[in-house]
Amino acid sequence: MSEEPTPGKGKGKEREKAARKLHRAIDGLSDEQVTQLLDLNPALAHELGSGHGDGDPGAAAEALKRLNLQEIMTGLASSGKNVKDMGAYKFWATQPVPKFGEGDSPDEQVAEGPIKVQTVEEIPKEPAPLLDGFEWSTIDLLDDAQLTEVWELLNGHYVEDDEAMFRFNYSTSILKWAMMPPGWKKEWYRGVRASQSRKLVGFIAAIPVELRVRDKVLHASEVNFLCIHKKLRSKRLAPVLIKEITRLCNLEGVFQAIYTGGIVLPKPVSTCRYFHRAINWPKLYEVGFSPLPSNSKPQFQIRKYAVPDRTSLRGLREMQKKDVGAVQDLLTRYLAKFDMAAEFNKQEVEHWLLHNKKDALEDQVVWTYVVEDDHKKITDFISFYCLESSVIGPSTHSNVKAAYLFYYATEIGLAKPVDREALKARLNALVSDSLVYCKQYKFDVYNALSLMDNALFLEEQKFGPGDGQLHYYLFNYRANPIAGGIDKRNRLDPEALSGIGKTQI
Ligand code: MYA
Repeated sequence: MSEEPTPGKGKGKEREKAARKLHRAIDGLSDEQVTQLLDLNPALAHELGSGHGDGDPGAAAEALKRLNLQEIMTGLASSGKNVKDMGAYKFWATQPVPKFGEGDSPDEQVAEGPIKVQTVEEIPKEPAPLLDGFEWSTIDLLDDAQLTEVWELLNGHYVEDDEAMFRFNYSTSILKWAMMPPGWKKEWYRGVRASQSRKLVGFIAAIPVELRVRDKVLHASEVNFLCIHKKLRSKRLAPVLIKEITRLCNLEGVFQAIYTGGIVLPKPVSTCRYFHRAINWPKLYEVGFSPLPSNSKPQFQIRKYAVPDRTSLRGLREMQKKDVGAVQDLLTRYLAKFDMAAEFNKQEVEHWLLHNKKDALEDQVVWTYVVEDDHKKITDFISFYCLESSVIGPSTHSNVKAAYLFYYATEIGLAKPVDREALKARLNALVSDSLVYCKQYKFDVYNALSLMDNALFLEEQKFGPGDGQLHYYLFNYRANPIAGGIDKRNRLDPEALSGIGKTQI
């Protein structure tokens, strides 16, 4: 299940080119070192034909030795995008983000805080000019026609997996949900149009977030849905969009931001890994998402990923509006465990977790289940959201319906001291029951990252490690590294759980 994930955000498509570029020979690596390096870099292992131990390690070692040691050691050889010299980040070198090498050693703790301090008065009131033939356009997401334009751009041009087999297909319902939480700002949906045709060819969005990084709460924004039409790629339009959304945030007094991506930029504050749990294995096999391991048969795979028909936790039920206060309280206390997390008020909890049944026109995007004990107290909850991917190539299926594990919390994780085994058992029960609902709602696959306490249940719930990584970045804020739930060999690290309590859509 690990071999072909749904598109990881921002993953490059140029691994083959990368492998060809990485030509300098290295000698003298032991088998153990080869294994370690391939573990560090699953995409590279896949490319070299030794994906997760299925291939020939000897041949992979030979291929590996043809690559440049430093590039492999830094884990940067997995995509063409990542191969360039760090000094070649011409745009990012000019931005208030930490440089590679800064604060990398565990003894070298940096003082956390803003990198550049500015006032709203210093910020230009007008956008920078665009190339001739293009113009800025603020997109009104309340206007269905404009929302559809954003959907069309993303549907044809947003994030694909490395082999261009799948592309994220955010429905208009999920776009509204993801981009219009309480406090959304109409100026923060910025598009670029071709002046003559009026066609939308570029987009970037931001939403407000109260983001806690260790003991400080930043009044920040979360930037997402950066997309440029394929015909306008590599023309340095992305930096223009990024500078424009920065200006628009700054004008609202927001000087810090969080964003994520599959590509390496200066410099991640954390890195998580994607995990995938097959639900409809035959379909995943047919679309090329899941391979058939050489020592297996389809019926074994189907049996392996069978999901029970019924849930097991007593008191588990769908979240209702009356639960919002209790869920917000539980979530707030649970997220306090992590180094980085959003601070959600009640309106935000309602927006992010409660499906609004009144709006019959909207497809359901989020599913949340609470556990209510005999005293009517909410002791746990778990949620997931729906994000489909289009199958790009010829196939009998046009899409893959993926559930993404979202937020969860349990009182058992808040006991002092925490009984780790009890927490592990409870999280496994919650996730296992959420899988039952995923199956009922006809999801094909359940995806999760190595963040929060996920390392306590991913393996037991048969989530397999994927190729994709998700790097977390902070704009204009220097912070010490935050654990992403994986060790130096890119393996789940149940001993050092992740400090990331923030999920990204
Ligand atoms: S992540 C999802 C990103 N979208 C996609 O992957 C969709 C498919 N791809 C595309 O549409 C294009 O390839 C994009 C780049 C638009 C990604 N994040 O115009 P270019 C840098 C940051 O010639 P293009 C998401 O939405 C690149 O390193 N920078 O390139 C979060 C290079 O700079 P440098 C990126 O391929 C977005 C420059 O752009 C990314 O035509 C967070 C090249 O520009 C990327 N994903 O277009 C944005 N990809 O020379 C940052 C490339 O330095 C927000 N680049 O290497 C920062 C906070 C702002 C707010 C602050 C408020 C205070």
